[in-house]
Amino acid sequence: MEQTFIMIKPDGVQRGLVGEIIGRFEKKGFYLKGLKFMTVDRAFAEKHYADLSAKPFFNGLVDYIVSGPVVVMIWEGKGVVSTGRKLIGATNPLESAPGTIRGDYTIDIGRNVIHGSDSVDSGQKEKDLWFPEGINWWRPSQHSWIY
Ligand code: RTP
Repeated sequence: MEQTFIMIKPDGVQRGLVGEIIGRFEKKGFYLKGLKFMTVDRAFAEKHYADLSAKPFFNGLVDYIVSGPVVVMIWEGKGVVSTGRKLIGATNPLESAPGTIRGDYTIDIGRNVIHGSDSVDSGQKEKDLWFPEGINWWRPSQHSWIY
């Protein structure tokens, strides 16, 4: 089953949006497979955003991610990567549709509350980076509709 990596960024945690964000993914029907709080150092944040290292906003982005605790999660379900990105909304919150997480809760691209993997492949890489210990959670198998 498809999985994605979701991070509630420091502003989302500080603003008390953790429950709201988890609720949106749960109510959509996705399955929470892994969840933890983390505070990361610059080297770790730089690794996560390595693809953006040449961007002019890279240092500010790293400053932002290391500025406080983040909540990191693995979510599972049909189409969770692309539909998760739809729930999140466009990168620039001024362009995110109302009803999306960024569209409803922020106006600043540098404080856009949440990250979601942009492909199945990057979801796997991000899962390996953030959950090197793996995720160890049972899945009820006798009722196929429950996930
Ligand atoms: P994310 O990786 O956080 O889910 O965001 P994304 O795919 O929607 O956007 P991406 O282009 O990968 O950018 C990663 C994060 O960098 C910050 N950003 N700042 N100041 C700027 O112009 C700018 N552009 C991007 C945002 O926090 C964005 O989510």
